[in-house]
Amino acid sequence: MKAFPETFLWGGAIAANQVEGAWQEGGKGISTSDVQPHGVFGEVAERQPGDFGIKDVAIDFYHRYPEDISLFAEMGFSCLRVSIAWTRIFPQGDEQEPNEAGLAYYDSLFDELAKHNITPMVTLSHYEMPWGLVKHYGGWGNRELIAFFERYARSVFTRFKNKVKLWLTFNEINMSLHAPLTGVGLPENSSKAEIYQAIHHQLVASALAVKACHEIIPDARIGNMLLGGLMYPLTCKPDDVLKTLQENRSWLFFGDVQCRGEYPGYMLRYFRDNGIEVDITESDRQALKTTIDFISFSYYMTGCVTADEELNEKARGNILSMVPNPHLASSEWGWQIDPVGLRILLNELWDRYQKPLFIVENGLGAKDKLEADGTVHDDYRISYLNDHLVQVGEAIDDGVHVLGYTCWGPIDLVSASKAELSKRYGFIYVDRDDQGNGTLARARKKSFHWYKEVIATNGGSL
Ligand code: BGP
Repeated sequence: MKAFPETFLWGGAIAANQVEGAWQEGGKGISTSDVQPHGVFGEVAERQPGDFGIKDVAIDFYHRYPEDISLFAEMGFSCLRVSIAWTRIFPQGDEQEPNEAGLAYYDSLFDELAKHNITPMVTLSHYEMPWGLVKHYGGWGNRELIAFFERYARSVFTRFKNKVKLWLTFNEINMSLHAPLTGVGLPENSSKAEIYQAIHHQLVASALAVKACHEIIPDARIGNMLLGGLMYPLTCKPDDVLKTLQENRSWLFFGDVQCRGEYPGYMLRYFRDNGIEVDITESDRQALKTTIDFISFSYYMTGCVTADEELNEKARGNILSMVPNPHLASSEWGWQIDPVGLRILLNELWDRYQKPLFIVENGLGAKDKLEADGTVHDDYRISYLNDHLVQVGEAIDDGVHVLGYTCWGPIDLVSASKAELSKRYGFIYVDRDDQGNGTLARARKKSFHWYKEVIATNGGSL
């Protein structure tokens, strides 16, 4: 296929709590992720001495990052998306001063990337926040969190201003609707009104972080991060189409606020119709006016929407309760595979916002088998990624401004939804199972060589 733009960034994306391990090293505090041993939808289990969780070591990236980064460099990465664990910088969340050991760790990580000419893209909060802020302040439901987050953001912008020029605020900010503890630090049974108030505080904090980034690092760009949950109507019945519009708006709302600087009318109506009162002050309104520089999103699947309640009932409990699309195949985890949907979504987002787009997650979670020859023959992963990247190329041809592509989990890591290691995304295999057995040794899969060629030819080999 035609080569991608010269400036296109190629790479992968990881998150601190899914790779680092070392959960009690360097003065790190306990995060919400540390007390969710069964993943982002799982219940809270407060840590007792001696408890063991798969994330405690994860893939030991905290200690092994030089080796892993050199493997990324071997594939030709020009970008690596990482996150900073907020609890390494502010262990409880409400300290006055940042923890030097945490800052020093990320200093060395960014230096290592610079050695290999890999541009870091840094998420401020990827599915974790200090557990102290949940226990003692009630999570994002409490307005005080805005100031704590701003202090954290300003500290890392100031420290890393010469090393990091691409930033993201909250990972998949719209996930708070489905996993409140993971997103906004609220109990899973919180009311819609409580969740939207907490989301509002987070949106204000996100805008204040954008403002701080612009002040402290004028040559940086900072984006939001959405779970790109594109929905199709199951049929062409007008009721299905209307409901699809509303479902898509339930997540696009976050992008609307972050790109346009105010709440859209349809959301205010939703609040009115559902008796939801959100406390939005004049200074919140002013803060929201600072908008992001680019939009980033994850893309794994699409789903369908129907007004037929019986079909909806059957779909409850599926991932995000989506009605399956009869025309698509699914991954082993029931995620429906839809490369063309990525082209549609890129076009939709470009049409809606006219801001540059960055695909910061995409990939196939699968059970891999390490062969006797020390590799994994993951043709299924190659074909998934190839098909999606072809559609990215088509969207670029459609005139969409795409900055880059960082696929999810270029090295096997702990899954967010189930906290298991057997759901693998990587080009690099990690010898560790769900019980924590294994040497943690790394091995190149077949897809490693495939991706290397894609990057070397700037998409020409797709
Ligand atoms: C996204 C998250 C990631 C990641 C990915 C894959 O929602 O931002 O953290 O894990 O999904 O999901 P899973 O790990 O559940 O397969």
